[in-house]
Amino acid sequence: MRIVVLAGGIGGARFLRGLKKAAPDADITVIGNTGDDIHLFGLKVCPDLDTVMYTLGGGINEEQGWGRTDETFKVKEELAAYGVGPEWFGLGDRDFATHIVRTQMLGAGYPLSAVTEALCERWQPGVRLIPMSDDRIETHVAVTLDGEQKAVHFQEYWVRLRASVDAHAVVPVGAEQAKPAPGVLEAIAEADIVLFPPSNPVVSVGTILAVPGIREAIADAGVPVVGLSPIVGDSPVRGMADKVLAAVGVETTAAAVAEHYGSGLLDGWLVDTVDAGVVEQVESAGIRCRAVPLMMSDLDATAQMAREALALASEVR
Ligand code: GDP
Ligand code: FO1
Ligand code: CA
Repeated sequence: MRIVVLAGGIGGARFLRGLKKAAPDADITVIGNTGDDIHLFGLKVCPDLDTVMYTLGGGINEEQGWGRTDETFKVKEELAAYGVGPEWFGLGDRDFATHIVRTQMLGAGYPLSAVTEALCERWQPGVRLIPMSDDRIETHVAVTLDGEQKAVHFQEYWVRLRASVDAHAVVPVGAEQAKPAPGVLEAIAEADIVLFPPSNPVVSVGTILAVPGIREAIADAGVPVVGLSPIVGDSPVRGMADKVLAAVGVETTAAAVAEHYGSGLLDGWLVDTVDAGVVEQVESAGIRCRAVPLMMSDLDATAQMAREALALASEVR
């Protein structure tokens, strides 16, 4: 079975761990979000790709959900001693090595997809991880700061401002001119199932779908497309999905997210049991819906979520 998953960071990575356990023989291709990418200290940092790679490769800081396990911050301290920031973004020493290797390879002319494949040689994530695009795309968020409208990088919105101000708009800068990375459209065309993990519907899955050709390829693939809600009980389980959903005019409910993707894209949708009351509403929008436990509290619970998604996929087409 060939499964394609559109993944952000933590929500995507944790779901993939469960999917690997639920479907050990499946051939899994992960299309990773690169809209969170940022250039810092001359280095290219790809938080969502690294979160997937480290989580599946056993190098993730489990409590945090991002960054390396057993991490130290000597380089960051030394940079601060030179007065070189930003001090609000915590790059650890082990993590720095990844960004150095990546930036060196990019500088030598390799595309991000080839660099990601090379980094995965070390981590052996057990999936094929492809960035959504080799072209530079950066998510920016329009906010009002000190009475002034301005756009900040997504990492500045989330990590520095902690999403404490309302987002007026979310823009994947560069997406319109970008092309899917090599292998992305092919993987979708050859897939038996496409899954949207409980990743952020705006700044993770939404950004991937903003790369011209990807949404169309999924809709044209003619295979079941099933998603899992990142919204449980009208709140994100973690993160700022409520803020960025509001920015695109979507309510923070499991049903509204399903309708935002729409029946033209999504065939099936899993909501948490606490949201069982919205099943009918989602179904009347033309999307098959089931309520099952959706908290990724441990690997077994997450694998069961993946089994439910695969079961729903086998029902919808
Ligand atoms: P990020 O890039 O690190 O923000 O990660 P993703 O975009 O892949 O996933 C973020 C989303 O995961 C958030 O909107 C959370 O609500 C959702 N999430 C995190 N943990 C869980 C969980 O245990 N269950 C569900 N249903 N959603 C979760
Ligand atoms: N998130 C934070 O909240 N604070 C940080 O200092 C931070 C550093 C960081 C470094 C590397 C990396 O891959 C991820 C990092 N993250 C940090 C997580 C990341 O900013 C976001 O959670 C994701 O981009 C949201 O998807
Ligand atoms: Ca992300």
